[in-house]
Amino acid sequence: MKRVMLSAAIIAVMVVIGCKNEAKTNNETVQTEEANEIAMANLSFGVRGNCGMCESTIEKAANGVEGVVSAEWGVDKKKIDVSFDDSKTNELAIHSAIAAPGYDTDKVMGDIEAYDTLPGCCQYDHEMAMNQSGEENHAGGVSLSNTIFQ
Ligand SMILES: [Cu+2]
Repeated sequence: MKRVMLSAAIIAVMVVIGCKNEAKTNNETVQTEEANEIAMANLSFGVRGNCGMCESTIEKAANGVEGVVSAEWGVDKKKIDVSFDDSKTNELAIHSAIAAPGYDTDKVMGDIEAYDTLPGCCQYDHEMAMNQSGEENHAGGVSLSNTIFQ
C-alpha cells in the first residue's frame, strides 16, 4: 500500500512540473509574435520618374530589398510608400536600391550610367520636384516627410 501511495505522489509531482514547462513555452511564443509586429515600419519618400515603366522599375527595385513587404510609387506625386521589416533592412538600403537603376530619391542620387541606359521616355528631368503633395507647390519644392512609425 505504501508503494502505491509513493507512486501516486511521484506521478502528481511529474504532472505539476509538466504543466509548468508547458506554460513557460506558451509565454515565449507570445513574446516572439509581439516582437515581429514591432519590427514593421512604413516609409514615404520622393522618387523622380515619368511613367508606368518607371513605376515598375522603381517598385521592382524596392521590392528586391530583403525585408521589403510592399512598395507603391505614384507618378502624380513622385512619391513611394514602402512597408518593411526594420530588423532586416533600413531606410538607406531602400533609397540605394532605387538609385541603382538610375532613379533619384530625396536622399540618394540615381546612378548616372544607369540613367543614361533608361528608355528615352523614362529619362526624367533631374530638376523635377518630388514627394509632391498633389497640390501646385513650386516655391516649396522638396519636402521631406520620412516618418517611421510602427
Ligand atoms: Cu518611365
